[in-house]
Amino acid sequence: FTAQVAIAQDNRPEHDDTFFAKPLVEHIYTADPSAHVFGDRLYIYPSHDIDTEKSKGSADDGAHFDMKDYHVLSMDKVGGETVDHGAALKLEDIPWAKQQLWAPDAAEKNGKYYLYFPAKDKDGVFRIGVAQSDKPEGPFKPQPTPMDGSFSIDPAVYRADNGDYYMYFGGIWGGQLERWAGGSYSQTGVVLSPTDTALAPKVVKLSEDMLSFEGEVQDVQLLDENGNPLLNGDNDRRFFEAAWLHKYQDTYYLSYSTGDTHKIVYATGDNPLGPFTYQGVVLEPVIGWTNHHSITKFQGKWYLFYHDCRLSEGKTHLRTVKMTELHHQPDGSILTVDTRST
Ligand code: FUB
Repeated sequence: FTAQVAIAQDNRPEHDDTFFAKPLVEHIYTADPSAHVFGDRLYIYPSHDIDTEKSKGSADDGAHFDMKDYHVLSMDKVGGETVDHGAALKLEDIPWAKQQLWAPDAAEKNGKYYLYFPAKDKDGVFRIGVAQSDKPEGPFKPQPTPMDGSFSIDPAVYRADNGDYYMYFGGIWGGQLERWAGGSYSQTGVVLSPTDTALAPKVVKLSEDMLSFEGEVQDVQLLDENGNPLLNGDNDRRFFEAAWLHKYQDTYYLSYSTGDTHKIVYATGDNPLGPFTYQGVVLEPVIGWTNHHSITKFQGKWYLFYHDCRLSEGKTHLRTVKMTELHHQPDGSILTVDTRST
């Protein structure tokens, strides 16, 4: 494939040379990129995809995503060298975790760095852990137990304007959110009908020391254009996994994956805790089943970080992280990115 991407939309700037179809790194497979600017560098916290015995099949419980460590990537400018800082945290060093180091995120507070990550515990239940470091690239030292009250997958941490930190998280199907719908864990979980309100992503405030939840885990309300909750049968718009929050001008954008319809979509609101009203598509389906992203401003421009399975020729558990410039239009709407025509 070529390094240039054909753009479907008329109004995208022509010859946008910051629009890349190039993998950020090719020596390892990476996915689920969470990008942050710390100091004057861009850091990317991805999953590290590998091939194992368990990754041979593909199942609704996600067993084929059998990752065992995290690497941190960084760069000092867009288009510059992407540095792989090596293994920053290993499964074998996390006392409570048994398997499946899924999509992580990171945050900085008072010169300390925190890596948040989901993993299955010894009972096969997804929990969210936290590990600390003095450096953004790690190595990270994990807490001995998962965060109390944590469940499901895909943590994304947002620093609000007042200095409070919030974690958005959750994912249905393999992410187990259905199993917690009754308020506590049940192996079978709830089965919703298409006309039920869809399961919501979760949000919780983090404690001062960034190591635990403070207060209740809340639902993030996602509404349609008439102010009604998105329904479970609305597979093109309802939440599946990969929540991410960014603020553009005075508006909060909650973007997420629709899972089985393979899109990244977004909803907007005037409060970081919601409610959010559905707006449209950020990223059309990519090659591979999963779609997972982050959105960050770096050196004056907005970027979308995403993955696809082009390098592995379509193996869904072997993904590659990429980035492209993201355009907010004058009315605040996001110009949809479509990489399928390349
Ligand atoms: O990488 C494993 C899982 O696949 C992530 O946690 C999901 O968001 C999906 O990308």
